[in-house]
Amino acid sequence: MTDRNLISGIDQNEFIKSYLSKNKPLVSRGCFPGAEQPDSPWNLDLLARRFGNCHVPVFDSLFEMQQTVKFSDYASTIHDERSDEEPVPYMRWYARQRHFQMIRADKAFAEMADSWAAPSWLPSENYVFPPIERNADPVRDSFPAKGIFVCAAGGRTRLHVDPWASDAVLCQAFGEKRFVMYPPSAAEFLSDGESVIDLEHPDNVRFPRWRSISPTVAVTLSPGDAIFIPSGWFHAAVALTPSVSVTWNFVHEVNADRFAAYLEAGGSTDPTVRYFQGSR
Ligand SMILES: O=C(O)CCC(=O)C(=O)O
Ligand SMILES: [Fe+2]
Repeated sequence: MTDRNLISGIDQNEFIKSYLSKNKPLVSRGCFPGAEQPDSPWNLDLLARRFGNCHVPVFDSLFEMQQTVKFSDYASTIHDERSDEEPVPYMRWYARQRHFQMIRADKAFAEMADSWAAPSWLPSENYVFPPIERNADPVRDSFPAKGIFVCAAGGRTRLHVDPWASDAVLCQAFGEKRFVMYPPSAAEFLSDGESVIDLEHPDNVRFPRWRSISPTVAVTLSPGDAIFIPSGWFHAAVALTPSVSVTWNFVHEVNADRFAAYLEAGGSTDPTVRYFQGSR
């Protein structure tokens, strides 16, 4: 899949049949109305002004939280010059997804609810994680790893596979982001069982065959684009400009067996699983 091979205008049934149940990625345009407008509320400066007093968590290039800072302070560093060695701090502002979670983006999501829409191809029924039978709406409902991600150019998420045997959607709200994806079958090239290769600093001794495969998806996401990341797919992202994305994870009923196997294998003790299942 390349930049010139984007899908638009598919409906929920088609998405479920051809992508969700086949574990196949999808990149689509025009899913996030108004995002490309300069006065969009997702414009980073406007967003940082609106929520400037909120404390937000800042991460490294994976899921290690480094510190919490005021959004306005974080945003004021977005255009700073950086050396190549230093990782660009990455703001991952998650809505509530566990019982014990001090910092939450829920109020910001509530305020932004009229300013975006989930892709129309996304199912509105029959989710198993979170358990929602009808009228599911990622704009207003709680979802695992539902977050507003902000970073400067160069901010990135290293190659990884998402947790909970879940699928994910990421919508680009502001700026440009390069996204690559490899199928689960590429695991033998990209992972040694303990860690996954860092594509920007590849360890050729540990992962000697990684160059023998190419990513299935390599796209630049622009405002309004959405990408569907199926379960088990390796993916990495790097912002080409200051960037704002909105993302969340889920498991739909068509993949209920896969989720059940994950729970069976120990997943039921995960704090996010417990939170959404209503147990402590
Ligand atoms: O930085 C990104 O856009 C990718 C985020 C991602 O894949 C994740 O948080 O699991
Ligand atoms: Fe991810």
